[in-house]
Amino acid sequence: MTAKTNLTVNPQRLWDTLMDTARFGATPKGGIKRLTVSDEDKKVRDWFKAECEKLGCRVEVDEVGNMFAIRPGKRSDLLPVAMGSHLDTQPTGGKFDGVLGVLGGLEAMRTLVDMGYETNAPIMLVNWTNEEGSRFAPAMLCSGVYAGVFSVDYAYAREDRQGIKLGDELERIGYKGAIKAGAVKFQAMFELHIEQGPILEAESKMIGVVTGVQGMRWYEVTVKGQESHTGATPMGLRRNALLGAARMIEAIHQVGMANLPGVASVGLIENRPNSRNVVPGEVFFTVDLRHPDEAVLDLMEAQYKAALPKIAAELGVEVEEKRIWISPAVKFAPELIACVRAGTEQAGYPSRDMASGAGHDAAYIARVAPTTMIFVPCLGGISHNEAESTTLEECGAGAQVLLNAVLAYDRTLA
Ligand code: HGY
Ligand code: MN
Ligand code: MN
Repeated sequence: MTAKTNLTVNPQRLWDTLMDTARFGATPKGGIKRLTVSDEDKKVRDWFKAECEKLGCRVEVDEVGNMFAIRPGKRSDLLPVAMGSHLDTQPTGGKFDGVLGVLGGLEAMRTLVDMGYETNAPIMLVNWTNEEGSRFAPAMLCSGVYAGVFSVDYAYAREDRQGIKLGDELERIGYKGAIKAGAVKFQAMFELHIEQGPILEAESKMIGVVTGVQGMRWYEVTVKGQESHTGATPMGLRRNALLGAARMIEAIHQVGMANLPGVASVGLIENRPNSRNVVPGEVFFTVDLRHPDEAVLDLMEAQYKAALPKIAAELGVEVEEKRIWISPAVKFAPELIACVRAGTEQAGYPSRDMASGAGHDAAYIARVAPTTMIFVPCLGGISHNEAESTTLEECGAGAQVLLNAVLAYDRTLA
């Protein structure tokens, strides 16, 4: 087979595929709601498997639903070079978070097939289960299982807020594979992703050469007071759980403000009984703390933990909190970052080095194989929002640099 060296992706084809697959979970506002292992997730998984098989890939599914599509190379003795990201979305997600990484990799695969280019190593495309952590906490759960951070049983037992278990849902949609997690091996992974922040756009850079991911920690808090009548209970005699939660949420915000560029957020809250004329008796909420420096993250955690009991005592309510997830700051592999730099130069795009504020499967995969990421801009830096947007040109640029970087790495294996 004659191999061409300057392989060019087809941005229009990539864009059309992004727009077409957005129908799986499409929302009226133009976003995607494709929660992990939902019926919509099953539809896009089935579509993805069929598309990869059309390209001559073998598709394997492991016991936590991670999907691995493998295109053979000249040398079957070499472990595959992987591209990967996720197809699950937030409940009010956009068309590009995670999806661009998987479909950008598909476009790279399609280009290799179109051009009859035979790589040295097999090339792999991965769809990681439950990256978002929205339906089943924590995030990056099944790339975490692959990397040995979480057990399979822990993942299977994770429940959504309706008490449904991940393991049962994997069974139900037919994606609880027979292969052991971690058994499908690869020697490196590149992940293409939208930046999900404003920097590339603000600096008119097309490519982010990602050097690592900041540290992240998630907590769950329950505030307990006493349900009582809003009309008959004097203000001074109330044990108002929602008031307690409100003050704690403000204190958590201040922990972020006091430790910039760290961030501190409360995203999920359940108020019980949530009735207009009942003083709330119990509130559940989640906390998300992040910082590039683990020592500062320790300080933020201490400040957050100190604030809660103080507020609870002032209001005569109780508070319980527990950390449910810790993902330490990660540095990516210099040799893969060099391939991204070379791939960017080859394509002629302006770029800048940057760390990732958002979590990604690459953060866990970096524990078991050399890994790095490539960012492209998104409009206004908006993500985790149905208005998430990027352009055909930016998606094409990302896929081109992804392909160039993978081939640059593959040439080192000759
Ligand atoms: O939480 C994150 O940063 C990712 O979107 N799961
Ligand atoms: Mn993502
Ligand atoms: Mn996300």
